[in-house]
Amino acid sequence: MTDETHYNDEDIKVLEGLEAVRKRPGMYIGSTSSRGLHHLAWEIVDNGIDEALAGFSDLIKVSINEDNSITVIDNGRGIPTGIHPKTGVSTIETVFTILHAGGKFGEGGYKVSGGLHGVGASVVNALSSFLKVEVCQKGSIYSMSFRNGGKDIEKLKVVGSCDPEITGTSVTFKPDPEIFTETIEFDYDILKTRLRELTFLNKGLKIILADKRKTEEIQEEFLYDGGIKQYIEMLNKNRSPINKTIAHIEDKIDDVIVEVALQYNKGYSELVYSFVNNINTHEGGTHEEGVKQALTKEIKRYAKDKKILKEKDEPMIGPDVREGLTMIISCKHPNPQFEGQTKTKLGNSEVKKIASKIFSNGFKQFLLENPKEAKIIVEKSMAATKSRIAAKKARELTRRKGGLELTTQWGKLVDCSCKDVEKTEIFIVEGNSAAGPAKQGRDSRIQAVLPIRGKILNVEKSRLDKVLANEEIRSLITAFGTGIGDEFDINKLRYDKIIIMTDADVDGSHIRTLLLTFFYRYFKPLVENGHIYAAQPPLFKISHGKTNKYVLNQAELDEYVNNLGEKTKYEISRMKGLGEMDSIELRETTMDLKTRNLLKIELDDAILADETFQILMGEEVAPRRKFIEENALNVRNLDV
Ligand code: TSJ
Repeated sequence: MTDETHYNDEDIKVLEGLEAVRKRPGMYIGSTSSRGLHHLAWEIVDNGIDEALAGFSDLIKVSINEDNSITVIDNGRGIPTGIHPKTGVSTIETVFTILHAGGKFGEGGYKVSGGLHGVGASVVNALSSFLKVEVCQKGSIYSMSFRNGGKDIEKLKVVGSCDPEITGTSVTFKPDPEIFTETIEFDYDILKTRLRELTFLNKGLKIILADKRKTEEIQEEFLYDGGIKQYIEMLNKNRSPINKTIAHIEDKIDDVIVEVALQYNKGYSELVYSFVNNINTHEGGTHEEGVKQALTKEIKRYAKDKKILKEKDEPMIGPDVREGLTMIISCKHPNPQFEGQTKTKLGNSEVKKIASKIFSNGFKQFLLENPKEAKIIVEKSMAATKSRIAAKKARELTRRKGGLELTTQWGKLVDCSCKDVEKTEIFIVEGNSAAGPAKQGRDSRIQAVLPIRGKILNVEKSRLDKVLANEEIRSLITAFGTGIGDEFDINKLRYDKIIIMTDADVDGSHIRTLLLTFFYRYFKPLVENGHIYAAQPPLFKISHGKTNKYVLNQAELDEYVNNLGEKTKYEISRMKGLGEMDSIELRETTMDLKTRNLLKIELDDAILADETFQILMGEEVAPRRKFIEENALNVRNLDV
């Protein structure tokens, strides 16, 4: 027996804490899927970011090691190596063994950890098979390590010396495969997107990301002295910006810092991303409300002052000034209150006035100093007002005609009989030959089928009135029942699951992406609340004797063929389309609740999703081809 396995009462309490995390990991990190796995990395990175926000470091390096462990290093002060007054053990040990210890050190400042993630480094330890922390301080290298979710401890000790000028913290952890049963592989692009975002949000902070798993090590460096202004440049790069000068506003009132950057583009989507202490506030909140309100007010005031907008003109409203707007709002708050379903809505009521005041002052000045840009922005907003009113008239027209009177089978809904929304599903089926089998193969009580013709409109390139004029799109809107735009009401949704069913080929992927783009831009809550799915039709058919077996992918194919044995004669065919199956086969492989393989579409990282859609839907062909080649058009790549 070694020293580490003698536990005293205090140790046992600690172990119970970490054991509780292992029993219910979901309570601490949301889930044990890929998302939960990446959460571990964010937990450690956030601790490093806090040190940078406090002004003691300017470099963080994140490495994905060969064995899928992660190392995070910063050049901050180093976690204190002394004994912690409350726990009686070293502060380092306290940080990694006591739940919620993170927030208790060093009050004040604009902390990320202790905010949304903020479950503390001890949770990472509890869910790791191995964790090692090293600190450089006062000329010594201190080291401490843990195994088996913190159960086995190697106490803090000095393992070497270093230049006394150098200080910093290094943490390496390996996620426990017993906890993360789905995957323990870190995704380079997920790490890259968030780390790049963190450098945009923190001017002057350098983050290096390295991937050592490939034979040729990949390493990228992110450092943006222009901060979120450069973020806007990146987001608008392929979007044809119309005001050359990006508005960049920053100020501080009562310890609350508000920073905004914005630029308009030729498109019609509204891309507003907001953050509080580097955390993406998906659900918005008072900072976003304040800035949006001030934007509308200042554009209207400018337009009236310059006599471009007249009294007789239709009044301009918020959504009008946000058409084709790309805007980032970054707020730093010493004591943020997060609310909402996903705790990503800022609740502090005082912030609305602060954000509005800071933005109004700065933007007013921008408009006065850049009259050319101001004119472009005002004209864009006025065009949007006009188009909104035209769209409203078009909507009223379709309503008066009594919905949709279509003459072909396209867009004609074959509804289900069950009225209990929670049980029902709608299959959106593309392709001539698949619609028939889908209608016959469905469970008509709970499954509806909506056939659509080929490629639907690319909503990324069209304005609302044109989108609404498209028949396919109108039939989708009618079928969903929720309405669209300011009339959208999720309570009116007519089906619990909206299932996109397209061929497993390039055209099928394209159509699926067009549909997802449409849902993402116009029915975002449906995506966010997990109502959108993709059917996964089989890719291969193996025929032997009288049996036909369908499998989803190459791995399943190999396994099946291996199990057949040498003597069995079989034939493999690659499925080209849904139409190759009859209604019974289609039901068994793709539609039947018991035997099918549905994929839930989760696009919770709006900016990563936006980049993906831009590449897939935008003007530029080269990045699209590259993306398609690299990802083989696999819908799984849209999962975050
Ligand atoms: F917690 C952790 F292990 F996850 C972690 C902490 C991971 C990484 C990569 C860095 C850090 C970290 C912690 N970097 N810097 C610090 N700083 C402190 O813990 C610290 C140092 C000194 C003082 C002080 O008041 O003197 C206060 C603090 C919080």
